[in-house]
Amino acid sequence: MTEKDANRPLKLAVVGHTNVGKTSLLRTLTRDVGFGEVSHRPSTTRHVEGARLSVDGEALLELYDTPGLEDAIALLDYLERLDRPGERLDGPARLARFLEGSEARQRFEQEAKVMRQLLASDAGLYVIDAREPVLAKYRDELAVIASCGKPLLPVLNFVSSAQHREPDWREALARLGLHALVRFDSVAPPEDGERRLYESLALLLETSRERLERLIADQQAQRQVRRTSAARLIAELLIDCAACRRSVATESDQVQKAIEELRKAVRQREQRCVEALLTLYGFRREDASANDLPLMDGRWGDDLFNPETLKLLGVRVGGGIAAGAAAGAGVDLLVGGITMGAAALVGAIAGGALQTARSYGGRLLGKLKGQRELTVDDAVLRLLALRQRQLLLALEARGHAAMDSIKLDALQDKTWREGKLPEALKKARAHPQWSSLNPHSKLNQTERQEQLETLSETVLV
Ligand SMILES: Nc1nc2c(ncn2[C@@H]2O[C@H](COP(=O)(O)OP(=O)(O)O)[C@@H](O)[C@H]2O)c(=O)[nH]1
Ligand SMILES: [Mg+2]
Repeated sequence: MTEKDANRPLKLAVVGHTNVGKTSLLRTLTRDVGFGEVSHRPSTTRHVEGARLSVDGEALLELYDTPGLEDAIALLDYLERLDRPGERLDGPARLARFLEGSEARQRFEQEAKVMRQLLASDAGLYVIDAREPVLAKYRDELAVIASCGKPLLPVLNFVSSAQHREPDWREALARLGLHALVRFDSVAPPEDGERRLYESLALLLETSRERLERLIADQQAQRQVRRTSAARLIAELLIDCAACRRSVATESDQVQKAIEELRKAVRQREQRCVEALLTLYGFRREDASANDLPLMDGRWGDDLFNPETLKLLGVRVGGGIAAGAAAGAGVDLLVGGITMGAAALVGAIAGGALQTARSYGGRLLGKLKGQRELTVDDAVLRLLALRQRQLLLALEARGHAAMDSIKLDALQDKTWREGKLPEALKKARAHPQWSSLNPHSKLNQTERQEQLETLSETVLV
């Protein structure tokens, strides 16, 4: 590549054996879960497909997917027999002769497509399934690819697998004169994986250094923007839930219904946050829906109000019935994640909602009356915060080639489990108009915006 080419995008061909993860690598680098077709069946990519990465409207990098090389052993034999008597062609000259000949349209049609793409590119990314032994077919494949005379950067895929053979591959590549390589698992890419890949390329392609550095800087900036937006989405969820309340007449049989409605509203609100985070990180709704984000042994959606979940997570659950109701009026009652103002106990008992409260009911019944409000417990707010933070960590570490649904590990996170809840949430409790889940909400109030801002800053630390 010459200096005058520095204004056009850098072209890379992604090459390698069938089924090593070429299309997957493209998905992860383009952050596009829909790119091409990924399959465990061999040869899904039959034609060449490309993607362009731009910064500020300027195209910097073009990546081309290619079909897998299937019969490199036969092709290498064929290439070696192309020299006429007395001739000794070099790699690119042999390839040129091969591409002009009829076999390039017949027996080696697929291989010819790959070679043409590589010849039309500035460099190749050679993708390797690092779990595979270095078989003769891979050596021949590399010999054919190297004969293009283009810079090659080997990419070790599947390196997060326990059985990978990185040392063997390093040695085999070194024997071919390929000493630079990157490890990049497209399903679970390392945090700085893209940066390393582009930096390694910049070493091979000195004239593209500036473009690659711009790409790296832009990707870092985008990562930061995504994090800030994610923090804001989580803060919105927490404010919405903290400020949410439902009024109910304590002496009516509506209490149970109101509790159910409030729970439903909060679950749906959480699901909305999950979906917004998925979209923000370029994943699809199916990648993690409320119902298949497994959490501990239970399910995302159903778990939220399950006291068992709160216990498992080690979230401190407040006094509850034993500590509270026995002490009489003035103590809030926890009903699996919903707090009722003390007087609501009466309604709840009347509605048959609280089996466990029955024994205390008689004593309180006479004392309590009127309209009470249902709110969401601190414990539920803690759980919401913990889960969204964890989802976010999972999204940040997930490659866009991942096919399985998102699994969350057991929570290690201490920050939200105990200690005081942020001041913003206490304030929100006193401002029902701050919740989009309440009627007559006023979401643009300056004080709400300020609290949201403060909470966003702390939500991820
Ligand atoms: N676990 C894991 N699976 C991968 C990785 N890269 C690709 N795969 C899977 O390997 C299979 C082949 O991937 P694909 O991208 O279609 O390979 P291609 O034929 O080289 O384009 C698919 O089932 C992918 O989901 C990886 O880094 N880790
Ligand atoms: Mg493919």
